[in-house]
Formats: sequence, structure tokens, C-alpha cells
Amino acid sequence: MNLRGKIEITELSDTGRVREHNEDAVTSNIDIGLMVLADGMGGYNAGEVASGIAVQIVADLASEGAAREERHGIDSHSGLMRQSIVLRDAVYRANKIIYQTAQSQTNCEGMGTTIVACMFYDNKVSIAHVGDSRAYRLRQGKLDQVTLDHSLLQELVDRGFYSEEEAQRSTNRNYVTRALGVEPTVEVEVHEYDVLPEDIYLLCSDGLPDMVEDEDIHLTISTFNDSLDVVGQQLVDLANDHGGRDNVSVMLAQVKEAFPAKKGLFAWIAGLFRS
Ligand SMILES: [Mn+2]
Repeated sequence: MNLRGKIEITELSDTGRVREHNEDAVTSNIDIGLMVLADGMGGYNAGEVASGIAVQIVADLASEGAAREERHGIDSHSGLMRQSIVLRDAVYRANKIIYQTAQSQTNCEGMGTTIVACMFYDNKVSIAHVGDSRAYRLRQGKLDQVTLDHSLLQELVDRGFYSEEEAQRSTNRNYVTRALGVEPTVEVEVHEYDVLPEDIYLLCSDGLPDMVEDEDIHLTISTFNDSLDVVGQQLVDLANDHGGRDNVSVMLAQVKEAFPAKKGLFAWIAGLFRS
């Protein structure tokens, strides 16, 4: 299914005010309703290599999977939609390739990257993530953080050592407990959500929430939602105005109209024989 016209996407990635390189990477494919964002780390330009590999591999494998009819619908084994599995397996694969590259190329030693990726289909969205790059959703005037960071800070919040408010003010928020490329395998978190027309989804690297309070993110999206490009630029400008200490990347998707799946050819042929 082609989502052009049903979903609008915009993406923006900025070096910020302090860093010399932009180690974030973003890519999208409107035809299959895909957005991928990665925040790399590592010496020299290894962080850029890691995040670049991550978005490339996930985009390639997701397009391949989306084109194959048998990759749609529910997988009876896992209970997940097959699109979620495509996305998850793509992230597994990216992890493996980044890990192997880090092992074999001396100047890539120790590199890694976070990732957050989402794919829209059949009035749903699958969201996969590793690390502290985030997904948010604005629905009916309310902004929710959809992903929970794989970070030391989030673990401390989960265990009751910190309140969410204390965590927002903490200066030590960037220690991630999961990343791609660090181990031969990685645990990928993937969830599916129903999508409503007018929903706005935001993917971002930690450079946004580290610099801009959730309340201001909310206000910015609500105020400028007539133009996603303006929202994106405003969010990046806010992060930079507040210091821009890190690279900042934002991807936004606005749902213009419902996008139910068309019945596949096989379902259609089977239907002919049933009547
Ligand atoms: Mn970052």
C-alpha cells in the first residue's frame, strides 16, 4: 500500500551549537510509511558510520519486507503483526553489521548507535527502538512519550529511585543501557498502536528532550501543526536556542486520513471461490 497523500512526513537533522560533527542520521520512505532515526556514538567519525549503517539497513530491509505480501497480517507464532517483525529483524540485522564493522575496522572500534523506527500500515503503526532516541505522539491535544528510554536514568525511574520530574531535571541522562553495534545481538523493543486521523508522531534524538521540556515540545507542535516543516524547524531552533549541546534530529508524521489495508490478491481470489 502506498501512503502518499495519507500521511505527511518531514525530517530535519542539525549539528547543534557545540559539536563539530552530526552523528545523527535520519531517513524516510513515504511510500511505505517509514521513518528511521539513529544517534551514533564513537571516536573520529565512527558515530556517523554507525548511525548511517543503521538507517540504511533498516530502510532497505523494511522496503523489501513491505513489498512482499506474505510479510503482512498477523504472525500466529509471535502474535505480532508481520510488519513489526520486519522492522525488528531489520534492526537485528543492522546491529550485526555495525558490530562486525566495529570489530574489523580499527577506526570504527567501539562505535554504536541508538535507533527508533516506525512503520505505518492498515491504520496501525509499529515502533521499534533501542536506546534513548524517542517517539512521541500528539493525539487530541495530548502529547505522550510512546517509547521508554533504554537508559540508566529510566531504569532508576522504573525502580522508584527517581520521579519523572527529577529525571527531567537530571544532568546525567545520557547513559544508554542498550545500543546497536556493541554486542553481537541486541534486544529490540517493538510495539504496535492503532492510528487515528490527525495524530502527529515525532521521532527525535536525545538532543531535543535534553534541551527542550516536553511541555514546550507539546506547545510547539500544537501551535504550528498547520505546517510540519515549521514544527520541525521550530523544534530544532528551540534546542539550539537552549544551548544546542548535542546534535538534534526530528522526524514528524501527520496522519491526514485513514489508511486501511486493501485486501491482498489471494484473499480476493479465495473470496471468489467462496461465493
Ligand atoms: Mn545525541
